[in-house]
Amino acid sequence: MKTVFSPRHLGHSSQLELVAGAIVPGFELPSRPKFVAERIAAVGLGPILGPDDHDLSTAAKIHRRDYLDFLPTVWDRWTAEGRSGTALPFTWPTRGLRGDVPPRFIDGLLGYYSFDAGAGFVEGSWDAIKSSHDVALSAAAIVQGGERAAFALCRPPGHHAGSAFAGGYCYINNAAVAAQWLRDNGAKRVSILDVDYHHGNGTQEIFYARADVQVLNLHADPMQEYPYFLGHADEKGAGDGEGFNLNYPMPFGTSWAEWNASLKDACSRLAAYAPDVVVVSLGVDTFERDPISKFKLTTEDFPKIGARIAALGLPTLFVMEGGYAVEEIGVNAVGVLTGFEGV
Ligand code: OKP
Ligand code: ZN
Repeated sequence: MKTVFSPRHLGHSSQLELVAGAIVPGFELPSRPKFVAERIAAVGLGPILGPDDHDLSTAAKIHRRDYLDFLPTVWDRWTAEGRSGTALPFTWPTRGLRGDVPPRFIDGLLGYYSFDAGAGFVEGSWDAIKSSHDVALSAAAIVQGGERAAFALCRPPGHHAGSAFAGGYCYINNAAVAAQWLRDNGAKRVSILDVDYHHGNGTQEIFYARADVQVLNLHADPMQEYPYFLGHADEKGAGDGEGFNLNYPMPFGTSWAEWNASLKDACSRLAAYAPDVVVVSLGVDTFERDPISKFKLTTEDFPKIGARIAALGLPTLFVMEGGYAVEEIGVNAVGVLTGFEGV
């Protein structure tokens, strides 16, 4: 299986986040994909290629234009105020406030275009975000070109990013852009299977009213876990999209048996939809020793995920999302891919 990866992610560093009342170094570290790339080489999964440049025309079909226009301007707006460090929001247009009037000042804009303080910007962030988008589209093109599967080793991740907001380490929804591109390039139906520990709220929001992209999410119950405000089982799609969104919320402490039962059900619903291609939002933060998560999957479980996805017999694009036990994300993420290949 070919992997697409860009070292341009490295400029997206020095992230901060608020954990239990303290501002601490972010968990979404620049070292994450290094461990994945090293494991790809160690097991001989296949070549690691650089991405091609892609314009934002596909992204503009799933993200709002004003949001896409804003992202590259954040760092300049921030430094224009004489600031350094990490650009982060602190005010959001929640219930009772105006969500329809973008303010002019950078602090207000950051809140207007986000749902949490979990997606900061430093000088290299936009270039990293764009490179991650390019990685996803370049890997999608490999699958569209006829290969059985490809791996987009994206950083930053994407599944929390919605049509007009960043959050949860995510800016552009890489998997959603790839799904849209596959739709525009021959696929009549696309399924997105999100196995990250956290609900892919952005992906759900983007495709919620569409029947041409099925979205299936396996995740920690939002009653207990981030992102808290989306991902319940009764969210099934709206309008034309009714019935094409499926959520599998699971409680803290979920281990392989229960998680696999959800995967099995999701795969049967996916097979019934009969997509032309599957996009897997591949997070490995379901791992038992993940520092921010509370599921109990073991390293031995990840190849079984890949094997079940392979049994669908469909062209498959894997897109990297979360996984914060950095030393182990290589063996776990690549375990899914080798399990898929039957190695
Ligand atoms: C991104 B992905 C803050 C905990 C929540 C956001 C987690 C984002 C996960 N103390 N932080 O889905 O892996
Ligand atoms: Zn996650």
